[in-house]
Formats: sequence, structure tokens, C-alpha cells
Amino acid sequence: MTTLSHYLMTNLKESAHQQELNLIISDLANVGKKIFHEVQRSGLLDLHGAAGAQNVHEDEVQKLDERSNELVKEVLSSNEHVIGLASEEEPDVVDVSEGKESGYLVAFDPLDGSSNIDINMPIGTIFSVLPSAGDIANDFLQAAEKQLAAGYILYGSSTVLVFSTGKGVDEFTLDPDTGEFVLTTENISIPKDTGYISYNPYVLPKMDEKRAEAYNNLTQQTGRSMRWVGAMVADIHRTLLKGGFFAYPSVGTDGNYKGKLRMQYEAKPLGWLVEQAGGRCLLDGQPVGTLKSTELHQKVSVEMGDTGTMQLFESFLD
Ligand code: AFP
Repeated sequence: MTTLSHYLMTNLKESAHQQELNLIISDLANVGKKIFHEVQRSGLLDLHGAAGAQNVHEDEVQKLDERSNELVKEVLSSNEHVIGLASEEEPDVVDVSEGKESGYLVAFDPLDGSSNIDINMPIGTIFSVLPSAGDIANDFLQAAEKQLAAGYILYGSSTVLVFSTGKGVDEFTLDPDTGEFVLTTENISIPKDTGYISYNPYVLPKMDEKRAEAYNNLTQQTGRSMRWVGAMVADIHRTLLKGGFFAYPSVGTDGNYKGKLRMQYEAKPLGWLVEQAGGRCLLDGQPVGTLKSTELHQKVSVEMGDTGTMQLFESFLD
């Protein structure tokens, strides 16, 4: 059995930079354990339900969203290599650079899938680690290909940490007996031309007609079943392991409403991760890699999946 600590010490050790990055990944794994601890007890600790405020995206913040956000901030601000944080739940970038000469930036969605909290369905934490040249606010807008690491922790029937540092995608499962993350799937490669089709059909009538037709064609021609968990982390985890198609498109006849997914905290890290596992991701119809964000809380159209399914989908757009 390979534990996460052993893996980080032996597999990812080639440079001082990598070792700094490992300390951040290790902290993210630890914060995942803390959040899972709260998730397990949320019904008992009065952590279900709304916190009574809206975030910058005008979503109703849940108590567990708030708690998870505090936990991530608390742990990462004490990491000597992290100088800036951006959270889906924070209006602005959080500068944690005091007393640190240089370091990295971490963008995160502390608890993805808020509507699943009270009903005991899968939820997760998403993270993206970026380099910084010193201009913290601007450096968060870098393209996905600049990410040094990205991944998620999924609190499902088991708790898994899935991440990439640009050298493949690995999955670690939390062993409840030892409290350690253990390597369970190495080098995930998305199966091709199989899996489920995953989008919320409520968007179809609101979409540009041609794109909506491509979605319909994909479902009909592949004859595959649909799945929608309502937490991107869970839908992407299934897509990584089983193949398929996941989308949350822009809607409106000219695509003027930017769907729901946030570029920094959901689309960029998970799209890049899917590509690291051999899949393909389009943000606003363009390959995920080089597209820069224009603002911190930007929303973006998302379409991704295994290369075979994506090729078929894109052929309907020609
Ligand atoms: P939260 O960010 O409020 O937790 O919402 C989760 C999410 O952004 C993403 O994880 C899901 O794919 C999507 O929303 C679900 O949206 P619907 O409400 O349209 O099902």
C-alpha cells in the first residue's frame, strides 16, 4: 500500500519547487480530512441548511460551505508557500503573503454541490494551484495550462483525493482505519466512447438551437444513459473513471448567459484534469489549456469528456 505521504516523498521529489508543491498538496489532503469529519457529523452538529447569506454569485451560502471555506483558509494561510487564496465563497482575493518572500496561489471551491449537503449525496472540494510572479490578483487569471497542480476531494461513499501535477492523474482513497490517503488508481486514463451523458436537460430549451441540437444528437445517436448528480466533482469523477460527456453550457440565443460554472474554481481545474487523463475539454467552445480568465468570478460554458465522445459531439457542431 502506498500512502500519499510516501508517494509525495518518492514520486514527486525532483526539485525544490516540487517539494514546496507537495507541502501544499499534503495540506489540501489534510483539510479534506477535516471537511469530511464535519460532513459526516453535519446532521448532528446543526450544520445542515443555509447560513443566511448570499455569496458573490448570488447563491445561498450553506452552513457547511461557510465552515469548509474557513477550514481551507485556516490551513492554507499557515502554509509558508501559499501567498494568495481565491475562493468561490470570498468576494476578493485573500492575500496571505505577510512574512513570506514568494509562493503559490490556490483557487478553491470549498464545498461543491451545496444542494446535495442536506440530502446525504456526494459533495466535494476542488483546488487549483498556480505560480505567482508577485501580482496576486492578476496571476489568478492565468490559463489552465499554467496550473502546477489541480484536483478534488470527493466525499462520496468513500472519500477520494484525485489530482495531477501535470504527470498523469492519480486517485487516493481515505482509509477510515488509519486516517491515511492510500493510492488506489494510478495514472487514470479515461475510457473512450463509453460512459454516461451528463448535463441538466433544463438548459436545452434556453440554448442556442444548433448547440442544443448537438446535445440531443449526442444522446440519441450514442443511445447512452444520462446521469446528473448536481455536484460537478461527482459527475467528473464518474466521467474520469467511466468515460462519457459532461456539460454545463452557456444559454440564451447568443450564449449571453454564462451558465453556472465558475472558471477558477470548477472549470479550469477539472477541465485540465480531464485532459491530463487523456480527455478533452472546451470552455466557451475553446480548448481549456490556453484560455485566460478575464475576472476572478467569471462564469464559463463547459463541455468535456472522453476524446471519442467529444469528437462525435463536435462533429454535430460543424
Ligand atoms: P454549488 O456551487 O452551489 O455547490 O453548485 C454546484 C454546481 O456549481 C456544480 O457542481 C453542478 O454541476 C451544478 O452546480 C449543478 O447545477 P444545477 O443546479 O443546474 O443542477
